[in-house]
Amino acid sequence: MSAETSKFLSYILRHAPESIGLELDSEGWTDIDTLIAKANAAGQAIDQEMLLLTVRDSEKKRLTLSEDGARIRAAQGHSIKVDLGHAPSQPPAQLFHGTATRFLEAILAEGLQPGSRQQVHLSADRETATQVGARHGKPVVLSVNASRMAEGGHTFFQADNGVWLTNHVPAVYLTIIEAPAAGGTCQ
Ligand code: HQG
Repeated sequence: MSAETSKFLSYILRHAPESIGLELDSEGWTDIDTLIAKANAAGQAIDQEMLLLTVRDSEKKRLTLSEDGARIRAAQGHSIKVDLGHAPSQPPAQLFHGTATRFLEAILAEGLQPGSRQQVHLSADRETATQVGARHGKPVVLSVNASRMAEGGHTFFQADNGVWLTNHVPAVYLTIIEAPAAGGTCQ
């Protein structure tokens, strides 16, 4: 299983299916056979075994197989418009968002925005949030008062891989907490 295959599949299924002439359905799914055929035609040598190993070995479970094993989609992280089809779900009282210190001023002014993705991504645990933040620079973790947000009418849902998603987090629900001294290893 190569990191290259994993990156390629995430890129195609989250951001650019059309770059290999692929069409996803409204929930982001595609047939595995079609995906492999289109990838091969575009010069990306992938077969079913490589694809299944990539799904299995992805620590963050970025890719989801349908129950019958015939289809695949990205669990979250889309920039293209998809409706993942999850029912709204009651979040834990507290969620976490890791970011880089240079974004703090803007975040505290306008809240968390989805940016190029469809939703804001939140983690149930602080360590994961620290790692997500470290992808962008010096990490800082924000605590999100999810129970108050839910009371205030904001909806949350949980992606196939457990990541929490919501449309926007107003700044009033955010508190800065310090990154743990030993954490923050970049993946
Ligand atoms: C920041 C990874 C300025 C936000 C992770 C983040 C995650 C603002 C960056 C998933 C802002 C967007 C998503 C505002 C938010 N002003 N900056 N108002 N609001 N930001 O990569 O959450 O490895 O799109 O804090 O594990 O870092 O790809 O989002 O720093 O689950 O599977 O704008 O991607 O998963 O960055 O990461 P991203 P994210 P994968």
